[in-house]
Amino acid sequence: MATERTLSIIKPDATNRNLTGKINAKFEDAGLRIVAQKRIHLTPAQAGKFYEVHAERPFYGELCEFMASAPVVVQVLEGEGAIAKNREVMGATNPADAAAGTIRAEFALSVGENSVHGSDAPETAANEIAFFFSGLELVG
Ligand code: DAT
Ligand code: MG
Repeated sequence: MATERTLSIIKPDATNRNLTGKINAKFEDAGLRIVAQKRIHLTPAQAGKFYEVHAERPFYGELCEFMASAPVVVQVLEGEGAIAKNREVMGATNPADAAAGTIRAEFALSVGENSVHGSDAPETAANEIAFFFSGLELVG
């Protein structure tokens, strides 16, 4: 499998609880390399743009408000099959369904406040990385 890059976000529920280091350890233990990382505080409009694909879903307003409620850590993870590997390390969207040992099983509070975002396909990964980072900020 090819080396890939994927966009990860450590969400407000996790930064609020000071879990950035514990979550990063999960990525690194799984063989994912953090090749870019920054802490930012999204505006509701920026969160809305990032999650535009979900604009018609009933939870969209709540999701945008949550993502702008506190700082997030946005990062680029690199590794063999990084997109699928990250989704595996994250666990299912709803923590009640997440496999033991995954980030969401261990840390998520609810389906909405579920600690991490990860790109779901090569095209979304490329778009989401470009949303937050310039090429100069990616340091393999
Ligand atoms: P994922 O983050 O696993 O890719 P998704 O793309 O379906 O999941 O949804 C994006 C985010 O929206 C998800 O991380 C949390 C929120 N969300 C999804 N389903 C929800 C629901 N039923 N109620 C509240 N928030 C939800
Ligand atoms: Mg998704």
